[in-house]
Amino acid sequence: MSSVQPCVSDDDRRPPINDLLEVAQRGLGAKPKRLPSWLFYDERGSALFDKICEQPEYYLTRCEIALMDEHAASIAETLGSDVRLVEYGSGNARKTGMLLDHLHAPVAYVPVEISPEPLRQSVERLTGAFPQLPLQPLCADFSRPLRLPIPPRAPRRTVVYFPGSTIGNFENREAATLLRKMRNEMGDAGGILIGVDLKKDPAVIEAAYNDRAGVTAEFTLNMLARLNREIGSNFDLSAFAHRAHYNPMAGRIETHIVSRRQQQVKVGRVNVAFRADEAIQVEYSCKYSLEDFAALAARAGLAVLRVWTDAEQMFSVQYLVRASTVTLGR
Ligand code: AVI
Repeated sequence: MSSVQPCVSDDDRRPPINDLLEVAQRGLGAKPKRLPSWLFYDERGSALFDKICEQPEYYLTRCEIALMDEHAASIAETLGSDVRLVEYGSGNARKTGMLLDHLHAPVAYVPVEISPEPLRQSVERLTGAFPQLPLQPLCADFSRPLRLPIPPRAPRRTVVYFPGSTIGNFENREAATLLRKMRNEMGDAGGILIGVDLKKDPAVIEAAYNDRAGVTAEFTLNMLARLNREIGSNFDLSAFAHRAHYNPMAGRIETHIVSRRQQQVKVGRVNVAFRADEAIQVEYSCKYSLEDFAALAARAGLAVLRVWTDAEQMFSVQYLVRASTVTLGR
């Protein structure tokens, strides 16, 4: 018999309208203009992101799945038996099944996801595929403090799973803060299993964020469509363009929404003026060398215990533990 606990909601999915208005007004009043990337993920944005993952240029998902296909057994062996697996931002949890297939006697799977519908769907799918596995879904924002449900029995370790290179969407300081938060939640014996996109030919990276079918452009501009829908702003989408460039010095894709002409947009009671070619910064997607990432992990008091990559070394999955446990021996 499967055991699924009801979705515990720590948080409501949508920020209240006033918060959204305030976030938009504050970001568009800043110099340079800036909007947070979480604004991408309303229902339409999440569906567009799923479509991005299917684009031939977006190698990240394909490489991570190939990697999991090849190494899931070795990853499961490294994690050991009786693990409680806590997935941050689980979305549709597509890669998780590949890991759960190999884990020995997992204690529970705790998907943490802010959007209730993808959470519900992934729980439904995993219940069918793993009828013996206790599922403890948590509807919450993983960047905030979490109250993890009490596990059905004591796990040997808690492993935080964070696939997809979502860590790359955080700037270095925020990424270190998030890793430190995971470190606290996993406890002394725990670990973090994390997907990390690797540095490579900039042309390959840029193509991934400028697919020929224009899905990424639609995803980016959906942020303005969302503001129109939810706070009644009047962005004319045809007067803005998606731009994603690789900055080799910073080692990241920098995505902007660029105004095609001089214009004014109403956001609540505020008129926001745009010059022709003025850009709103909306997302960073950081790329790492193995050394870069080990240094980031060290800032959070973590050490890289193992790294797996796909055959072409495009993408990595890394297992991090508390730095002190490596020197003491696990
Ligand atoms: C979710 N995250 C890892 C994606 C990325 O590659 O930075 C989001 C994305 N943005 C545009 N394409 C994909």
